[in-house]
Amino acid sequence: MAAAGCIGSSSNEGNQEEPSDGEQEDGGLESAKSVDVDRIAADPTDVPAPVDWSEPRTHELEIETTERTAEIEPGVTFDYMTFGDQVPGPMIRVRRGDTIRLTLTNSTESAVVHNIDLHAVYGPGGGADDTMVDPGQSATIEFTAMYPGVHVYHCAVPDMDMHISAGMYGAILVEPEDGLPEVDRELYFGQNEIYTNGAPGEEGHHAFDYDAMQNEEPTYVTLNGEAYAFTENGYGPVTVQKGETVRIFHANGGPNLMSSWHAIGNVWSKLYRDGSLASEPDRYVETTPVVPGSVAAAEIDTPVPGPIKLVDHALSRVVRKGMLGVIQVEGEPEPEIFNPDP
Ligand SMILES: [Cu+2]
Repeated sequence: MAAAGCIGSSSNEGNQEEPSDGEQEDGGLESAKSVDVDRIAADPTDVPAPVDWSEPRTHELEIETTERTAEIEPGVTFDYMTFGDQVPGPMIRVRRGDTIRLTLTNSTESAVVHNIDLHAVYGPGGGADDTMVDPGQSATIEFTAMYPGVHVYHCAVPDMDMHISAGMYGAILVEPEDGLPEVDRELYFGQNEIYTNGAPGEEGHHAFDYDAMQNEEPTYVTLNGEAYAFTENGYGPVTVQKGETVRIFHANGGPNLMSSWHAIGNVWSKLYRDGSLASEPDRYVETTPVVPGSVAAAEIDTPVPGPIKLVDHALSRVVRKGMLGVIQVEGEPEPEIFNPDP
């Protein structure tokens, strides 16, 4: 398990089935399924390049909705729903005033209908009403990005809470006309909670649990859809070099839990609260709420080497439910700023 410890609860309330002959004996979960994709967690460094144009443009975008089995953590499989086979879905980046022609295609392998509601859209359902696509179907909408900010997009079918929990959310960044200040690196993460019929860390296939969702009692709270993905126990930390300024976009898909977003061993030196890019950022904020259905943007400075841990400071979600990612700052020590052995 991860450095933070993933302490699987021994209780498995509501799901104690009598193990029948030949079934898994430890808790009644089905055996882990074979996976459709090796990795569901989006690469945090996969951020579109900053806007470098100064007149309105038209963008042609295509996004596919999919249903894929993958691992929440090793040995724990789950049936995800995604935009583009990843959680969160691909980040969209445009300039205020741009026109976006967006085609949503639902994979032929899907079982149910999906759509997309973008919080950057003036229009019915943020586009959801006109992008409802059955398996194998496509729909196209065109919209103008009228206001700046970094916003969530998500599936918004009637079962939307379940679809978002299963992974269907992402971010669209609408840069102000004058752009954003230059930084050395940009990273993109998403937080969502997953409600299953198992306990954290319990091996096997975790089915979706609607009662747990209605009670807002998730099994996992994940960064990019997987438990502890960006730690030594997952794909490893994201590395940056000492002295770099790093801008982080943190999308909270929810569907239900507010994030108390914090960087352990650091501070949000600039915070674009609620993803608002129309006003000056707040300075040196320790922990900030990121409500479901919003994206925060913040910058960190990296004056000393070592790990910076991205967490939701509701810490049981970190210690027990998976909500941890690490940025590893590489470089020589700076004892005048931090001296571990004076
Ligand atoms: Cu959906």
